[in-house]
Amino acid sequence: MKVCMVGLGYIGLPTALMMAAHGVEVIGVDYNKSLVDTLNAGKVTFDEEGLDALYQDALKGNITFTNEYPACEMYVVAVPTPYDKFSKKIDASYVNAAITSVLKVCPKGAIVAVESTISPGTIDRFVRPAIAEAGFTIGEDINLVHTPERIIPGNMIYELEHNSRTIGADDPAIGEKVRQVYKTFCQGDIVVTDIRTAEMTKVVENTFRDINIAYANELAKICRQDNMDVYKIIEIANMHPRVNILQPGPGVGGHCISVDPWFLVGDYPGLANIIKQARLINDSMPEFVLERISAIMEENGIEDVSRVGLYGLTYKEDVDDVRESPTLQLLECMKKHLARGIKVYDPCVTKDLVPNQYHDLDAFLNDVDVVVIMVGHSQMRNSLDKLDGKIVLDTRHICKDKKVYTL
Ligand code: SAJ
Repeated sequence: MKVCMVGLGYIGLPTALMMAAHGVEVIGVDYNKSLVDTLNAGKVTFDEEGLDALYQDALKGNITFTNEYPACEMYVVAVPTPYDKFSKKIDASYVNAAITSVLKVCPKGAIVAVESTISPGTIDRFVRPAIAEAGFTIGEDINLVHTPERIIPGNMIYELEHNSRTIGADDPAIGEKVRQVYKTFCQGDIVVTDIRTAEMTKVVENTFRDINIAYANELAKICRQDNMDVYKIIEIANMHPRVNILQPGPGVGGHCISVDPWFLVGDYPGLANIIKQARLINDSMPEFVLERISAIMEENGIEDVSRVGLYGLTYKEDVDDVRESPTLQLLECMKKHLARGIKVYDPCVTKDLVPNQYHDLDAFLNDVDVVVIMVGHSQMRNSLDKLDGKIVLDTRHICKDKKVYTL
């Protein structure tokens, strides 16, 4: 089957490469011309362990990159699904625009699989009406499928091959055809179900993780109040066979876990109570870190905030993605609280994104007295000695043998 991947971002690109590396004929489409040019020039467009090697494997198969939508038997739509921060509603316009473009070129009966994360009910509420409005009949002119991605940035390539997957389809026979395509590279179980179940399952998974991180964060706050060691407590509690508490941190970022639970809160107000509370707890963490910074500055007689440096801008370790990152959230809070001037450095972020951003670790460390570890990048894990003599607030618990401040 010839597959067109629509959208060559964080999910679309690795998935397209994986298919091509496993014998599927793939055409990758993106409206971003420079992205397509970069891929055609032989380079991948973001940092991810194993992505370069996968790209080389894909080139040995049959893959092309273009801005033009081709005629194919199957399309996989992996375009962004932004959400409105205030209404917490998803914006399905990119998905609909992609499908509308597909409808102009696809043969009758083509399969259109939406891989982008969408809120439960998006296909019924937004996608089906848009297809009907364009004059097409679902089940005859095109077949709709939802194939939510599950891969974790930082370990995407491994997880593409090993995670199980969910395929939601109106017609189980179509779901089975799609399953065969994913089966070329996916060694995990692939469950075929209906679209609504697939949509809900995806959001429920990310919400589960959000709630569990919120529990760890709430414990960190409780333990701080009475000077208990939250990490030790979690370590011991986790020795219980049915307990597995996650790690507290400076907040929850990324475009998935910090976003998806809001879909449930928005659609089920009054019912999604734990879910909402978890979101609020996780969203409160950057401000909690800020309070810790103020207390540590006071304790050490430091008044000048420009002597404080935030290590890490990305939403988690060893990725270059800064979407919804706790550091960006903290800088946003700071506008309200402290004076500006705090310094920032991240080895994975080469672009200048915020004021007072450094691009060299030594220069950064040289200019600050207090280092706040916001992200546990390998670079810092491997150079903890460089923190000697600094006052350190370690929000990621990576300095286990050093005397540092913790959450
Ligand atoms: N975090 C903590 N404490 C923890 C674990 C994570 O504070 O113990 C923080 C991270 O630092 C980060 C945020 O939570 O800021 C989210 O990171 P993550 O590594 O937990 O997850 P994501 O957002 O990178 O990827 C998630 C994954 N979902 C689940 O594990 C249920 C991934 O499988 C999904 O494909 C992805 O969301 C997505 O795209 O939906």
